[in-house]
Amino acid sequence: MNKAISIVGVPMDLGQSRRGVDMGPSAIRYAGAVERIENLSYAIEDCGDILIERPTEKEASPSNLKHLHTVVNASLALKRTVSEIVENGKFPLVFGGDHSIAIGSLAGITPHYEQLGVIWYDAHGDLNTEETSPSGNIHGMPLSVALGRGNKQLTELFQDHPLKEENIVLIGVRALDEAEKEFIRTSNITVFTMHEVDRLGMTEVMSRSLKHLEHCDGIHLSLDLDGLDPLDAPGVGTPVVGGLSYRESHLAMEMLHESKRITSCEFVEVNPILDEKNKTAEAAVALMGSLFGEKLK
Ligand code: B3U
Ligand code: MN
Ligand code: MN
Repeated sequence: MNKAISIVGVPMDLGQSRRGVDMGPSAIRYAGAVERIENLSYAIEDCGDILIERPTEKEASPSNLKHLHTVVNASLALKRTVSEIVENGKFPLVFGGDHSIAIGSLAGITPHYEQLGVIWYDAHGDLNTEETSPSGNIHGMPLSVALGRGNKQLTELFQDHPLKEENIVLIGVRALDEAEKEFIRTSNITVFTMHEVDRLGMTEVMSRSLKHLEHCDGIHLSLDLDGLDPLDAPGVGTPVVGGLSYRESHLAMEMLHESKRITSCEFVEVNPILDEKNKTAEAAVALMGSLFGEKLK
């Protein structure tokens, strides 16, 4: 794994409806992310946070997308920063913010790879578009946008470098809208729902995921804390029962570390206002520990 890491925080909560996830980067830093990874002999620089503009009244946009203008601007800024990090030969580690921030990070990363693989660790598919979204929340759409589907102002960020369906693996899924199910059925995306995790076990799910992405020249991990069970990660805006356990998640991160395939990642949807003490941010930081190679013995 790249031993030089650049952290960037994205204090964005406008991609969904519950305020407070903009404090995610602070909560994750407070839980000791930098020290935890530094202890594993990485060279870390913390680039601070992307500046997020406050939305104006005028933002009642012509589409049903909430805060489209602000999300586009934040995505643009994050895209530039992440792209620079990759250009400088460093590993981008992004702290959310809600999951709409994946639009900016992926848009900054895809141009640097021929075949970028993505592991999307999430209770949700995040595969809605402007037309199918039941909520208008952009955090339910980033994977669609990265595939070039949906609102043009968002998909434009990917220009000639969208993701490819066959390079995407979803893990932990248990809440899909009908239109997302329909899309998954006809697409080449690989999905390990909770059913498959229960049947196969996390070891097999991870082995198959990595095998499936064998041809990729980089793999981005997008970890939504709501992929975990709400008992282990209560501080998220849209908790869904029956999720991945703390232990399964550590195993997944340990296997990703062993594979040496991860080239960038983000940890999103930590909402300290909804959390129990700082449990969810602490879970995120503990998972980072495993991802970056912490050993038990
Ligand atoms: N699929 C629903 C709910 C949702 C998606 N992502 C989260 N919630 N976190 C939607 O609004 O698109
Ligand atoms: Mn998500
Ligand atoms: Mn989710």
